[in-house]
Amino acid sequence: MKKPIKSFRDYVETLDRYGDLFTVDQETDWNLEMGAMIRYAYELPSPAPLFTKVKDSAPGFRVLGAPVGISPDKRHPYLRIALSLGLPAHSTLSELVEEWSYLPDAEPIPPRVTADAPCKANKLFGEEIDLTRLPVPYIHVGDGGRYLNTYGVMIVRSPDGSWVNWSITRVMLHDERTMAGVIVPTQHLGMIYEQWKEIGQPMPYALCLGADPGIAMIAGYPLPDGTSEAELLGGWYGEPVEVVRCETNDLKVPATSEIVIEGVVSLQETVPEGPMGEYAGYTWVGHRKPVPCFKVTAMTHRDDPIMPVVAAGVPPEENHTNWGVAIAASIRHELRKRRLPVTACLIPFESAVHWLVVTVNSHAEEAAEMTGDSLARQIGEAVFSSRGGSYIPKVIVVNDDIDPGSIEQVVWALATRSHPDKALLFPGQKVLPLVAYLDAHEKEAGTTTKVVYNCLSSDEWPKDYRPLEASFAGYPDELREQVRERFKSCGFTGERG
Ligand SMILES: Cc1cc2nc3c(=O)[nH]c(=O)nc-3n(C[C@H](O)[C@H](O)[C@H](O)COP(=O)(O)O)c2cc1C
Ligand SMILES: [Mn+2]
Repeated sequence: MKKPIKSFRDYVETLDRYGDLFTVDQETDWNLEMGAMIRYAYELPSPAPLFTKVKDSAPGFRVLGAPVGISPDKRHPYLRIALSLGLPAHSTLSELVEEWSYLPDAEPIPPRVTADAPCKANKLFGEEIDLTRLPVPYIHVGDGGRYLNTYGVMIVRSPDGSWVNWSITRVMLHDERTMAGVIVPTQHLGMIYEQWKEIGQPMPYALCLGADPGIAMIAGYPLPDGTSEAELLGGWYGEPVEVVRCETNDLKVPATSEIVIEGVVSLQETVPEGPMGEYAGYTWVGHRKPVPCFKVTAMTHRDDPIMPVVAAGVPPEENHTNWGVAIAASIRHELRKRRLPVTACLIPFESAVHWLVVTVNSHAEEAAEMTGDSLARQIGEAVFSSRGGSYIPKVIVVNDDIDPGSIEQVVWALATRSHPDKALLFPGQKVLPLVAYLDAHEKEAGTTTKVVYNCLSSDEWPKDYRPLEASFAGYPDELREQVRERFKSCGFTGERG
């Protein structure tokens, strides 16, 4: 049973109830200090910091850092992901991916339009707006500017109104009333922008900072072209999402959004953008490019609004916990549809969205007819041709004795079960230029060679000469229980049970 948290504010309160929030009441500098604190929060990990006073920003404006970072409480490390999806707090990462993999099957429910909403408590137009008064952080050493949007949801629609898209995409502050936004042509934002270009009209947008946590989760999910994230999320929760009309265009925004910035994206005007620390874990210092100019026509916000801030970089941060989980879930959905004998998909946070682990039941009926090589090849073809798989350069196919949620087990299997000769290369595959190791030519072309590491047991091994795992898990249950008791009586208990 799903229990959606229906506003960003309720989410913040829920984290507090779980002891997964701490308040920073001393003034925090937007210039590096807030970024450093958020990075430290991920890396410790600590509860999520709520900054109540940010230097130079309008009184009352607050920031939630590390909104979906890992929780320090070992009982529920994935608490923030689970709560964001309305799932049980103690869910394992594998359980969360599995549940989220059913999202595309949900029966869409259109959003409910309300006349008034909390996000309309304060309305500002034209010259009344000053984006520099928002608590916009200069996050990483080497960044090219202050990033106003790192976890908010960008809403656009196609000119004919048939497709409304919600997505997370970074936006840099330019000046009081303009922003710089990277528009990737292969993302839905880019496809819709292209349609506005064709009719020669600037693209209306609404940027919602601090939407319901589930909205941010679906905004990072690779869904088929034309899908309405709003309707699908309604279907996932079993009740419509509440939206309200913008002030200066006809887009509809989540009613409880903390801050809504409305405007148009210019077709001609560009502003310089970047670099910014990215999900692969690097800031490409010096990498600056002209990108479309996002002009602001209106801003509405709740009283004492809370803005989410992600300090992207070395895992784990939201690119790994939100986007990585969604990509794995979407691929799991695809492989299930194709009836491959796959038992789980998972992107280990440590891999910074560069590895996908796929576990297979090689004893399953479907697998009986196939060699390990042909099974691994079919998985590679299915993964790389899917939208979610387009972001992933390396796939590890392994038997399901391995828990994909255990990085120790994944590394052990990769090191000991993948024969270099059996790695399957897939040349000429579409790829995001953000994959860290690509050369300049590949980044430009957007294609590269991808790989499947086949860690399935060798087909050539004699049937009577199979390796047995030499670990504690390999002993009889009764003996293990006895050993645990002995250790307990000596005062030793561990996480591995
Ligand atoms: C924290 C975070 C930051 C992201 N930043 C970007 C970004 O700057 N550009 C981008 O194209 N995708 C970014 N993504 C990934 C997209 O949100 C994701 O691919 C999503 O599916 C895109 O929406 P679409 O499916 O409607 O195209 C980010 C995801 C997260 C969770
Ligand atoms: Mn979309």
